[in-house]
Amino acid sequence: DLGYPDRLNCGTELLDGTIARLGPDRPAVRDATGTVWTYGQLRDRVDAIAHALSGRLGVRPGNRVLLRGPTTPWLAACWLAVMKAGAVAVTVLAAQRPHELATICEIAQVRYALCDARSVDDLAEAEVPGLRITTYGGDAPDDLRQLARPGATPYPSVATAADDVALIAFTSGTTGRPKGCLHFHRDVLAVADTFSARVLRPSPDDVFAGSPPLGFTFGLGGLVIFPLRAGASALLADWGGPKRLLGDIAAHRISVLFTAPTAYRAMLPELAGHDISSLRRCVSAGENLPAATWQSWYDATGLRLINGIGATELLHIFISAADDAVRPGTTGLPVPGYQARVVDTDGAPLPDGEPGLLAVRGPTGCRYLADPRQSEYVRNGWNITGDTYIREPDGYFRYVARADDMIISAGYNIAGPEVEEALLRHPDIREAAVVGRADEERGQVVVAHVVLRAGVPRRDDTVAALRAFTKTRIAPYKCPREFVFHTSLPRTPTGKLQRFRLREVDLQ
Ligand code: 3SK
Repeated sequence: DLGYPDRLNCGTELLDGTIARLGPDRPAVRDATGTVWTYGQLRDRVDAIAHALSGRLGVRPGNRVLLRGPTTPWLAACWLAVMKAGAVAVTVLAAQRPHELATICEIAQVRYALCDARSVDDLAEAEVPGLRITTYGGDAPDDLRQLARPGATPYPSVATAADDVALIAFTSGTTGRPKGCLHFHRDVLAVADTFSARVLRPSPDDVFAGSPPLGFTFGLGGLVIFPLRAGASALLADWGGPKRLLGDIAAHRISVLFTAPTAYRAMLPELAGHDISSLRRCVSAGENLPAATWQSWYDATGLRLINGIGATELLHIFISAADDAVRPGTTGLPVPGYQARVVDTDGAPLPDGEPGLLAVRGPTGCRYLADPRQSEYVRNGWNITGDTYIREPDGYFRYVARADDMIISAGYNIAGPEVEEALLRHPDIREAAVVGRADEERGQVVVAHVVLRAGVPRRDDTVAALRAFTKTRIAPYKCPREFVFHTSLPRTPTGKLQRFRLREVDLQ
């Protein structure tokens, strides 16, 4: 029990609560051009937007408000204003296309949208019936920049219940209709008061940055909720590639970084010439972190990556470890406040060392919006995340694969990530994804999809060399039978590998 009162508004807690503790003058958010808003300035902007929402725009508590745009201080301010107005933020990705936006608006019954003026065309093209779109950051007379001029009277936040819905986060899923996950006001604070406060332990002097967009709860937590709860500041800027991120780290003295294993791998060859001495915490989530990537980052920087597994259904990270508690190759321990175990398909706990389904429970959990898949995800109060894990005898959780990504070849169970891990140890390989291809004789055969490092040519003997290399690291039955070379691997807008698309490549 995190001891929250029955009436709780997470926007008020994150802004006014932090100002009450630390004053209004500390930096809160900044953009890539160097513009900084202090906590006081951010609150004035948020209050002005909240006045516009509940005044001129007619938004009422409980109304769903779509938020769409690149990662900027304005987007964070709009999210906080929706919270303070007691409305429900429906966060989407700037990369989502009109038909995806239309589906989300239909599922979540969205009637209002706050949209960056630069991203409004796709939303208009979605032709959502009855949707009132208001832009921000533009020059139109009815743009929020005009409607919400800071300096007006403070906004009296709506006294929401701790259990009122604050946001609906959509999981893109790799296939199928998107699912909206409902999260309460208390959930927003709970992820800050568990993973952030207990594992990350930020201080008000920290400066956060990272690549995940705010439409992905990994980014919303890491770049808005956690820094504000700690009284720290955040750089709010879109992902512009590894060099840009490294440049931002140096320019803004970033100390806490949130990104995915792919981005850590992409930054490695670019480290030279960039001052990253300000970094003290590097969080890796969104995908499995191979031990090879952990080691390379440690060797190059001396920093111990903080691995974590999170899910949109649980809002943020629920297994992780930092500092001396890090065990490379594992995800870590349940975050204080959460419990985790490994179960069989009937939900019965399995002994340590045996692979099975990861089951989690804690202060946050899955509540799908009107979706029958709820009863698959939550069984007997445990969230079944769809990942296969092993719990080690010392209590650490080791990732095996997504449950539906296990390859069964000639009777052997093969975890794609283990083969990927072996491939990533090869100096010529930048990215690897391993999937099964249907095969009459063996059921499935192991196929490796790889991206070679920049400047490494593909030669006649490349496949033979890669095959020989993997055989030195893993049992021969796990080694890829086929190799497919790519310049990049297909990913969702949140950066997750789309293995189903690689399986389709094989069928062609
Ligand atoms: O989906 C994920 O991988 C994730 C990771 C960290 C935090 C939040 C999420 C949704």
